[in-house]
Amino acid sequence: YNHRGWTGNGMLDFFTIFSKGGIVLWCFQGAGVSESFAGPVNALIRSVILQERSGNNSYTHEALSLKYKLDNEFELIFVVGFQKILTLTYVDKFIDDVQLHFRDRYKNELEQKGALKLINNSFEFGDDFKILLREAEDSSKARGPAAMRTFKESEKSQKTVKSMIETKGGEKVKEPVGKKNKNTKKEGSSKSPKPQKPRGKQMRVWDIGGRDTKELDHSKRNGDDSLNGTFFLDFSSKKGGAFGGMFGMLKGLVGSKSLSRDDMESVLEKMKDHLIAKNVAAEIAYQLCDSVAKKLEGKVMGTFTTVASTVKLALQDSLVQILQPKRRVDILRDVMEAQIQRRPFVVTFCGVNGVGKSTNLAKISFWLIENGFTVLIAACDTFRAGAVEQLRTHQRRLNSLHPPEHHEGRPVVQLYEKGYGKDAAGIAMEAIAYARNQAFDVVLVDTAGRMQDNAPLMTALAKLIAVNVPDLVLFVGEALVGNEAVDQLVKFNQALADHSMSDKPRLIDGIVLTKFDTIDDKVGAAISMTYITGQPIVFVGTGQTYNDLRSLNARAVVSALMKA
Ligand SMILES: Nc1nc2c(ncn2[C@@H]2O[C@H](COP(=O)(O)OP(=O)(O)OP(=O)(O)O)[C@@H](O)[C@H]2O)c(=O)[nH]1
Ligand SMILES: [Mg+2]
Repeated sequence: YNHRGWTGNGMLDFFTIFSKGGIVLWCFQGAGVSESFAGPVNALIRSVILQERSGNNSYTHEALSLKYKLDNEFELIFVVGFQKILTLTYVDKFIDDVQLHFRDRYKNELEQKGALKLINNSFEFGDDFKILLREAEDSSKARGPAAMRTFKESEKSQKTVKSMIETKGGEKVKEPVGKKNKNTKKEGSSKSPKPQKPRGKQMRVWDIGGRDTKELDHSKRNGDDSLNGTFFLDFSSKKGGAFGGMFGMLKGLVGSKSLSRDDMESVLEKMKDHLIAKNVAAEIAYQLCDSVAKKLEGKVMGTFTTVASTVKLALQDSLVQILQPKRRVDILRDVMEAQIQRRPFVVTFCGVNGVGKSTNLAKISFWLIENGFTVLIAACDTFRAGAVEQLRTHQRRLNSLHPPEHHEGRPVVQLYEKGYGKDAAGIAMEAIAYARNQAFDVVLVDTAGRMQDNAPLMTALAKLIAVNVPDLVLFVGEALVGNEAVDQLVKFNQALADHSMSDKPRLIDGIVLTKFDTIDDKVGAAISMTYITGQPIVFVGTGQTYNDLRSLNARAVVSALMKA
């Protein structure tokens, strides 16, 4: 009695079931097998399957033997891998059994064509597989008459199939069963009994594309890969027997088909939810996806591209486009130009309460001072208790960082304040006049926070801006903001337009995005704010010290947005 130490599943290195589009529906990795089998499987796909070398159903890759089986009805590929030195007599029959069983069990799911439908299904096949494997191994151990054994085994397996289908109910198998199956690359979240798993199912995809090799990476456990450079193909493009050859599907693919809205719908829906999860305002996520769809409708996709990857690329392009400044914003240069005209460069900060207007105004003061300019801070928040003192504290600190002794005895930053309760627009005007007189390079106007729905306060702000015509109107908004971003910006701009005294009203012409340090990768507010205003994010606040001021890295933001 010698089983060479194996415990029932020790003979196979792996077993994987994937669609001809490359979506991995299910896979199994043998106990103690640590090598990724992405390499061998991708090699099999490249050198056998894609080239229609389907003569005998086996393939060797280094020390591995691979056997595969095609299911042309459901467009599935079953691949098993084991060490070449092992002669596993049961493998051929085993593949057949697994194929039949898998088809039987997931008939309903497999009949719904379309890559996304496949992805959204959870194929909890582990327990069934183990039973089949044990039976196959047992039958090979007991070297009885082959015919008899096969018959007996198949009867047995049929029984198991039935009992399992009954208990689990045949259709959508989403409940957390089969968790003993430690060898499949499972997800923590699949333990959750909730039916909807937001990023629960780990999608694995083989490199069917054949161009750049995206291999299966087992170290990655971050759930939903569908937005993450994967390939999957849409079967909806298949029309009857229009494709020649057994693997016509893989080669022709969507190559000659132009995209319709229907093709993209499910992908777009997924993208939209993804963007919303990244804190992009829902309305904007919707509009973005809509415009991507419009951009792609009717487009003929290249060979080996997929709906998902096409949509993803288009979306990525749009996001970069949105974040790319349409207008040059170079404050230092503008300040120098104003210097030449012997006038101060005036910046007004506005925004709702507590978003970081005063703090970031102080950081920008520091940055200007470091660049050799002098700053006058106009304390035009005459409303909130402590607002003036807060600015005075900053002014003191900044002057101690850059003592007057180092600047020809002149303080680099000064505060212009008239206490509380007075008219902010008037104070701003006096401050600008004072700055002109005293040859300050820049005036930074702090204003009181106000909710966008507070009409009197919004009017007062619009008046301040209309009367003083600052060079730059900066809207300060928190990166934490979600749907609210749209309402804030629309109403601030509306107020400025309504109370403008010119036919070319001064609107918000730049954004300070604050508290960027507190949002992880939920960077969606950057998109919402630039999308709605068409104006650039001029500064990003990343903390509470004077140094925590950055410019926006559009590429990094987009990659954070696309990241699963
Ligand atoms: N983590 C972090 N905190 C910030 C940032 N910017 C501002 N804050 C904090 O946000 C809080 C509010 O900042 P203020 O500058 O007083 O905000 P405000 O918009 O002037 O507030 P009001 O004048 O009352 O409307 C303070 O505790 C700041 O330290 C930032 O970029 N990151
Ligand atoms: Mg303030």
